Amino acid sequence: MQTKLWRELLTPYYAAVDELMIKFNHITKTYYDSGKYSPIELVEGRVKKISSILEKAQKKNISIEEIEENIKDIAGIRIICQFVEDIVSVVEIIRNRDDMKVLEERDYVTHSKESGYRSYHLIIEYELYMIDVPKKIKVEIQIRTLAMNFWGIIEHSLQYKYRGKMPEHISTRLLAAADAILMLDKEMSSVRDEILDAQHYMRQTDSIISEILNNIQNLYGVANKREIEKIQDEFYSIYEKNDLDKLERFCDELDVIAEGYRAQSMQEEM
Ligand code: 0O2
Repeated sequence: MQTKLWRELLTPYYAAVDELMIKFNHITKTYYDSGKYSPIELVEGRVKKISSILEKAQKKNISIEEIEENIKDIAGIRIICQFVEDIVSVVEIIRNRDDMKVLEERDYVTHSKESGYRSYHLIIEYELYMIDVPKKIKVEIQIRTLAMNFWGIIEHSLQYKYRGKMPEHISTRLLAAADAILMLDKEMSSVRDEILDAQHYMRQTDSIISEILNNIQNLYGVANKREIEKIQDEFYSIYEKNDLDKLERFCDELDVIAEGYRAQSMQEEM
């Protein structure tokens, strides 16, 4: 196929990957903005290289004309989660969306591949508008934990290096590493609540601190310097105690002070 035709073929796939990455990142942001834990930790996307498309087509005996129909992972999204439980939540989110139609599901999380590979795969159909005509694009979504991803990346590079002729001692070690990854994910799941509590605490602390600092900064325009210094000293002494309740109370008090100054400056302007 000529370069120009490849570009025509691949352009919608690039657009689909861009749109889907925005959508999944938006889901994560929505969770964070509402102070909730997000089952999505990280989103990656790629369009398969022409050489890899040709290699796969050759391996599966697919003609150039059949590529779009039969190679389902030209566009690929990878969603990385912290815990195995999150994979189920992400699959549920995708199943419930109207803009992504699930065509196929492969659960390599419960039934790992012979290599030891674990991940949850969905093939979805995504409707894309290039200018005015809708086009249905197949996209492969791989959902896996951080640990599964680590293993997958390492194993993939070794597969690439040995091109299907992986020495047995290496595949044996990779299988042992896959077992260790399985154990790691189980261990992490067993302390999931503890980890989630800690992360929630950190997120809340971060958001209160940024609200306090924002209020202090705004006071610079309206309050006198001595009072601001006093407020700052008080903030530092509460901050050092690492006590979320005290920080919250301080933040509320500061809100009242800031509101008072705002009302005062509005009266002065009138
Ligand atoms: P790349 O370079 O990542 O794009 P089939 O089951 O053969 O009909 P297919 O497409 O091979 O069809 O489906 P499968 O098995 O679900 O694999 C799709 C993708 O999952 C692969 O794409 C890999 O990205 C990943 N994958 C599957 N098996 C393994 C594995 O054993 N190790 C690793 N590291 N990744 C795996 P590509 O096109 O093979 O590669």
